[in-house]
Amino acid sequence: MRQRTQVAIIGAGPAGLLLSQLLYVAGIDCVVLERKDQAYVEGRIRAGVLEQGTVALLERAGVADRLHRQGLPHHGFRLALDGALFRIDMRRLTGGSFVMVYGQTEVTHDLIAAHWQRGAPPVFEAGDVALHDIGSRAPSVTYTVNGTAHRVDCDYIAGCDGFHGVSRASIPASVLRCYERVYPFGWLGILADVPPCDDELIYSNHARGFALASMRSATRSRYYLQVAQEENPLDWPDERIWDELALRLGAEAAGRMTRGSSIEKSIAPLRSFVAEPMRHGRLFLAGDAAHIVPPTGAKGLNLAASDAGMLADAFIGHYTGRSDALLDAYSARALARVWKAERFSWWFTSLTHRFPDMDDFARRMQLAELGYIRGSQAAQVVLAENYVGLPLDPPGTMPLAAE
Ligand code: RFL
Ligand code: PHB
Repeated sequence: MRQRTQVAIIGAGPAGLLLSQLLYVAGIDCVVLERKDQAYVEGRIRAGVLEQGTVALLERAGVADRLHRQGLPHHGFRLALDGALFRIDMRRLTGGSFVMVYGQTEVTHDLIAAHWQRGAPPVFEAGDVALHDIGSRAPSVTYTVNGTAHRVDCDYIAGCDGFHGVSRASIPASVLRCYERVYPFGWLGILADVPPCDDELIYSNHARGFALASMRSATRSRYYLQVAQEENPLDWPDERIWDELALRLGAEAAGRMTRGSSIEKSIAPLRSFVAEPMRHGRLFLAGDAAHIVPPTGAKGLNLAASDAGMLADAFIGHYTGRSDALLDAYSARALARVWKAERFSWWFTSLTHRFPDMDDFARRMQLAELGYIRGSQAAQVVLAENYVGLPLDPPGTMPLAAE
């Protein structure tokens, strides 16, 4: 079966779905190819914190109604230093900015529902996806569904297929430069239908390791514990997790913590990764396909969204503005923002986690920096402005504002 479209999008994660929806709103034709089935894509428990820029893109895509009804605006978060809490007042420190707590599962669900509503659902369970002729003016993508071979001819390909996808792997190794740091620990995450222990998130640096108290709603909590990479979730029955969270989050938070059965439990590795450039010929990478951040600071989904927004503007410039300026600038523009989020996520991870090779001096440096943040308005501004999300283009650096 053969089909033609303007943009073939590989991957129905947040990057691919948001890009597709933004292109649809602008009248640009695209097809989304996804390896997994819909239930699997909608069931993946991941991020929970949306920057205002991400919310604005979801509004532009016409999928923000439920987000505004059910999302929780957060104007601050807490840091815990060996159990003692202090607050970062994001709203005051940034002149009014905040973040929205709304699960990635919900974002994905809303985007997929919008695709069905307009009669153009992603092609789920697309196997053997392969990219062809990305260096030519006539690229194509082939795939199979239930053993039948399909081919999509297109003008451009958007590789939104995550860290393990085929898109980045289709760029010749000779032109791709990758930068990577793998952290010597993972995050054990649980989801439980119990009220959160605080009305804001708590990031805790404890001598026993990092802990995070987060949430999805007033009745659903999400918690994380730093654990050794080789740990097995089976060795972490719920009671052991609650006991460890109580220790690491400290008496004040522990006193308000409601324990309950976990409805999800998994361990995620932590990694920093950037592939440059984010464009090769007619292939453009967006989201985790091009970069990974450790989850401390909640930047991964937000970067996927800002890439999708920039790429949508670039295609809109090409198809409706008849200018390729934003397409040509895409990789450099996206990477400029990506590297700043990489730096923030790396720094926040380094500040809050216990490293296996950490000596007493390194620990004292962490404690001194946290103490400095607690006492310095200037340090808090730096943390808060990164947490709420940096602007797409810092003032004065973007000669090519979207026309
Ligand atoms: P995704 O979500 O990985 O989607 C890629 C999609 O491509 C499909 N795919 C293919 N399709 C066709 N052919 C192939 N060959 C394919 N190979 C793969 C996959 O099935 C999938 O559907 O990438 P995308 O869209 O770039 O989105 C990135 C985000 O999902 C990710 O950055 C965040 O989840 C990271 N993250 C967080 N980000 C935040 O902004 N805030 C957070 O609070 C936050 N918390 C987290 C996180 C990630 C976590 N894990 C599990 C890594 C917490 C955790 C625990
Ligand atoms: C989450 O709720 O899943 C979450 C929140 C904040 C982070 C990472 C993950 O920094």
